Amino acid sequence: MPTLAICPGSFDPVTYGHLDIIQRGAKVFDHVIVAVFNNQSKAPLFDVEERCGLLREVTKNLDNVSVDSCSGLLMDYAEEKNAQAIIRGLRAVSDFEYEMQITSMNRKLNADIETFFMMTNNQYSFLSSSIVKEVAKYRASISDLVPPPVEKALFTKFE
Ligand code: COD
Repeated sequence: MPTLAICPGSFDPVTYGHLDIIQRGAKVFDHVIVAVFNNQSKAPLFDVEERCGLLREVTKNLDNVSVDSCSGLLMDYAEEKNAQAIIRGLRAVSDFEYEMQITSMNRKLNADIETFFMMTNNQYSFLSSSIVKEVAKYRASISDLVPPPVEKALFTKFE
């Protein structure tokens, strides 16, 4: 049976750190769905459709990656898609506590779907969407942090 993994997140907007996790996941699983959620605890800069559009643009060269917008519970979505796995990235110790919490809850909801963690690429260990937005607001260079279409979209937002 072909393997399917869900790579969930807010992706507000997608960075090279996210892209690295997606690309590496796509080498391991037959198909990866990047699932864009509206995280209620974060006020987004880009709406879900804008975030999906940017993700589609920057993953268009990856044949086994698709992008979808989602609402509700991640595990309900993963079950509906018949996914075997969830992929998450880990940067620092600070990520670990949050990931432990949501992974424990997700396992309680469905113990058959495993969560796989991938350590960040060192070069992106301090990279987050929040930091990119902060820097872009002041029009500093972000070309080594996000792909060109994302850089353009950010500068347009802050015009
Ligand atoms: N290097 C490596 N990985 C990175 C980097 C980087 N520089 N930056 C981000 N990542 C990883 C993150 O660790 C994460 O795995 C993924 O990329 C996406 O990151 P974000 O920040 O865009 O996404 P989050 O953490 O805001 O996503 C949270 C979810 C939307 C997945 C979560 O809120 C969720 O599952 N919501 C649905 C409701 C639900 O089911 N809740 C859980 C029940 S407790």
